[in-house]
Amino acid sequence: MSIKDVFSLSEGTEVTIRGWVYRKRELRDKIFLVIRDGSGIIQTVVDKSNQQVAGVASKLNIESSVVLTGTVRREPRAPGGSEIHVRRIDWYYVGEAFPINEDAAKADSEYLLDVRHLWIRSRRMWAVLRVRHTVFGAIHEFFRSRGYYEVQGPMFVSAAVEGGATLFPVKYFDKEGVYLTQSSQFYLEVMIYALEKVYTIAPSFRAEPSRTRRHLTEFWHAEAEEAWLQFDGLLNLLEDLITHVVDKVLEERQDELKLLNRDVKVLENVKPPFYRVSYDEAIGILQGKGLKIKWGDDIGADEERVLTLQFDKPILLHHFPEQVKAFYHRNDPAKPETTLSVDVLAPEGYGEVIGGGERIYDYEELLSKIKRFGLRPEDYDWYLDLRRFGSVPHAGFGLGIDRLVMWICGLDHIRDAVPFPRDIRRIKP
Ligand code: NSS
Repeated sequence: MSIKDVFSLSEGTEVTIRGWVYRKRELRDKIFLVIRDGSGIIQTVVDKSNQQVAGVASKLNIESSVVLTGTVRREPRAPGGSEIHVRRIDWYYVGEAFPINEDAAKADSEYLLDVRHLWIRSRRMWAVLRVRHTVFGAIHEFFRSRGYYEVQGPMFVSAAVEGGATLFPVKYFDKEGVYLTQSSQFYLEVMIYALEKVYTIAPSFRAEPSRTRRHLTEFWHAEAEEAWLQFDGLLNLLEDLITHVVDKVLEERQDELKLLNRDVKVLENVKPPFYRVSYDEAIGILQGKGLKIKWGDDIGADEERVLTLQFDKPILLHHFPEQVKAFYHRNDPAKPETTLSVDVLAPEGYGEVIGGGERIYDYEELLSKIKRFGLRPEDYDWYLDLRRFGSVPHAGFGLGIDRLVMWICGLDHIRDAVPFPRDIRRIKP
C-alpha cells in the first residue's frame, strides 16, 4: 500500500509497503529504517531479536529498495505519528552506496546537476515535481473548462517568432533554414480560424547564450490564442489563469510547499484584480528608484525585480513601446508608438512569467511592420495569408511554466523547477 495511507490506519494493522531506504540508524537493539515511496515517508523499526530480518536490514544502504511487512504502531515521536514494526522483509535490492548525501549536497549545485538522475529521488525534487504536476493539470483544467481546444503545433519550423538571435538551427537532411520553434503562437493563430479558442502545452526552444536564473534553452510553454479577444478581455483572462493555478497548488500541495519552506502568504494573496501598470508608469517608478532607464529601453530582469518588490501581487505590465516587442504585436491606435502588449510579472522579485497581447490582424499593417522591422515577408508568407482571408481581431499569450513553478515553489533558480534542465553548458543527464 502507499505510505501516505498507512497514517490513517489503526494500531496493530498489518501492512506491506514498497519503497527505498531514505534514512537508516542503528542502535544496540533496534534498526530504524525510514522508507520513502512516491507518496511519502514513514519510519519503520526492526527489532534485533528478529535476527533474520535484522540481518537483512543491517545490509541495506541508503536508497536500497525494499518490500516489507509489519504492524502499525502509534508513535508520537515518529514523523506523521505512526511507525511500522517490521515483521518480514519480503524483497530487497541492496545496490551500491548512494553517492549523494542530501545535506552535504546542498552546497554544490553543479554536482547535483551532474547526478540529477539520482537527485530526482530527493525530498526537494519530489516536492517540486508534485507541484509541477498540479500546475500542468490546473492549466489544462482552466482552458478546457472555458471551452478552449487543445492543439499541437510542429517543433521543426522555418522562421523566427521571437527574433533571430535565439533561434536554434537544426540539421534537417539537406535543407537550410530549419529551426526548433521558439513558440507555437503562429500555429495557434492559424488554428483559431478553425476552432476560435485554442491552447497548447509544448516545449519551446531558445538559444540563450548565457546562464541566468530564469532562462533555459528548452522550456515548457503554455500558449493560448482566441478569435475576437481584445485587450481588456486578455488581461482578465491572465488574472483568472494565474489565480486558478495558484489556488489549485494551495489546495493540493500544502505539504510540498512546507517541505520547500515556501511562505504561502504571498500565494494566498493572489486574487484578481492584479496591479495594472503601464510601461510609462513603470519607467517613472524605476527612475524614481534611481535606475538609469529611459523611455524606449527594455525592462529587463533587474528592472522587473525592483518593480515587483513594490507590489504584493502579480503585475500586468502593459503598453510596451513598439521597438521592445516582436513585430506581430498590434500597435495601439490611440497611442501608436506603443503596442497592445502585456507581460505578467510574478511578485517577490521573480518577474516575467507571461508575455502576450493583441495581434495585428490587418494585412497591410502586418506587411509594413514586417518590413519596418527588417524582416523578410517571404519568411512569413503563410502567416500573412491569415490576414488575406476573413481576418479577425485576436489576442493570445505564452506562459513559461517552469518560471511559474519556480515562483510558486519559491526557488532561487529555474533549473530547480525542471527535472532535466537544459542550458548552454548542460545536455546530460
Ligand atoms: O518570448 S515570450 O515573452 N513570448 C512569446 O514567446 C509569445 N510568442 C507567446 C505567445 O504570445 N503565444 O515568452 C513567453 C514566456 C515568457 O514570459 C517566459 O515566461 C517564458 O515564455 N520564457 C522562458 N522560460 C524559460 N526559459 C526561457 N529561455 C524563456 N523564454 C521565454
